[in-house]
Amino acid sequence: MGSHCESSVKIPPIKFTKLFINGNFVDSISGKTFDTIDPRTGEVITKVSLGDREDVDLAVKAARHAFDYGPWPRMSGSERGRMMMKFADLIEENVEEIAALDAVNGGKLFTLCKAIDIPVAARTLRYYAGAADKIHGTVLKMSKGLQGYTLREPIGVVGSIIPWNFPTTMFFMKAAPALAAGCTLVVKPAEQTPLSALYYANLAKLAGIPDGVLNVVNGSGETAGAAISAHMDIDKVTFTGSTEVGRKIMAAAAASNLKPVSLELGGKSPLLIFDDADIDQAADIAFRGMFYNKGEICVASSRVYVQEGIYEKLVKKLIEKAKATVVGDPFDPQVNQGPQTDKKQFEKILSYIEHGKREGATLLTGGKHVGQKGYYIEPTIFTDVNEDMIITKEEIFGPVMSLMKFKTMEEAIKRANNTTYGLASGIITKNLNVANTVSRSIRAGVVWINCYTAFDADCPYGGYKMSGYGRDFGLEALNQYLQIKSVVTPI
Ligand code: TAP
Repeated sequence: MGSHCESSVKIPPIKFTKLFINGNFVDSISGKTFDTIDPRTGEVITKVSLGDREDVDLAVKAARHAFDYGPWPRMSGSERGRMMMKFADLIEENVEEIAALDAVNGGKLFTLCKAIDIPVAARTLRYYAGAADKIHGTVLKMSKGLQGYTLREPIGVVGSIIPWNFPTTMFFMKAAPALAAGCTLVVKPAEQTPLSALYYANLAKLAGIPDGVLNVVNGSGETAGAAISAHMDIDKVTFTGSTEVGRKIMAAAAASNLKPVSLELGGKSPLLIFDDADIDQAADIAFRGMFYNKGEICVASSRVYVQEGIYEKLVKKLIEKAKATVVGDPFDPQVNQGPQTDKKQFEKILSYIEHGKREGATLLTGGKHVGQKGYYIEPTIFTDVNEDMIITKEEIFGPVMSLMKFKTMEEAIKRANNTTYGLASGIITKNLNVANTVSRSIRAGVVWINCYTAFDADCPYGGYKMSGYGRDFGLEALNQYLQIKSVVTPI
């Protein structure tokens, strides 16, 4: 495990730090701000306006007005699509600057933000822009004397509460289908990563998206987030984050106006590697599946089950990969793993590692923080673990893998399903029968066969069990922002 801390990339001046309400950057009503932190050092990058309930109210008023009276839901789908395409073009023209914002704010690798996160945002907008003029109802086959059809109408004002691990992807996986449907939005980014969301708000304005359609209120979850989930004038909430907060959001929705909620919550996803797997390919997939984005990814393959015939060889390969990982400044192109997003997360991960040791798991590699400042942690692998241990049960959301051995496919399926979560899973095998049987037996929203974290705008993702419900991406996500109205007349 190396560490590397030199970078030649200059962090651009931060242009947008206020709330974005009704097409304008404004101070919060209280005038309060909060510090947004650089996880490389723990130092302040800049101050950002701190939105509270009153600011959420203002943003909801703007979104409500834009929905009830404004042009956005009323214009043709192709016109909405045209503006969304323009929005995508503007993102592509500013990739470097936006990538730097997510890297400095979230400790994410600059090169990956530039190559993946930001271009994918543009692709996601284009995917849904292309769907905006294809939102059809159906003609109903009714009994004698009646004729009818359905209309699919935008659901209304959407509250979007998003986490910090993929600030850009999360923003657009919610906003793009909602915009295509004709909805208006109030977005609350995570406190840790407010910067790119404000940048996107400005680009939306430049793209011609009318005032009030896309509002961004930065603030704390307990005040601004809670105000969104309890708001009587918000018609739907979409959330990604922890199971604990997901519960609170559902309860607030139930106690207010019964708004529908979609929840993409945590995971403890299993990856099953069978004896016939190519060892190098399997090690690559397992390593990237777990340590991508420093393990701060809800679908992380944090439980890796390896069939006994190849277990020892695979362990060796994974240790080699962990030791070869360069942990350091996410702006340095030689670095493979940046800092954890914030101090709280950093400390939480280290305490899970200590817990694993106390529970009797064997620490194969890693386990320590790196450097004197910033929130860096070594890629960490535990073995001699089982499904009863805390480190194998709970979502750690950091670079910590639990590695386990299995004998038969039936045993692997049973153990893979032995979790309260059901977000993602993976299988590595050349045997089609095994791949088919396992993929139908695992209770999770996605099964990756001989790959992992293979996302696409056309492919829906979401949870079974306590990983939530509803889907992001794909046309399924678009449906979540639409209502069905039946129109019936006698003939
Ligand atoms: P959460 O607390 O779930 O944060 C997600 C979002 O919800 C943030 O915008 C947060 O606001 C907001 N929020 C917090 N309390 C709220 C409330 N009462 N009502 C409405 N919104 C609220 O996640 P976290 O504390 O950042 O991380 C804790 C753990 O959650 C992690 O360790 C990880 O296990 C899990 N997590 C999962 C995911 C995914 S993708 N499944 C993503 C992030 C975290 P603020 O944080 O700005 O206050």
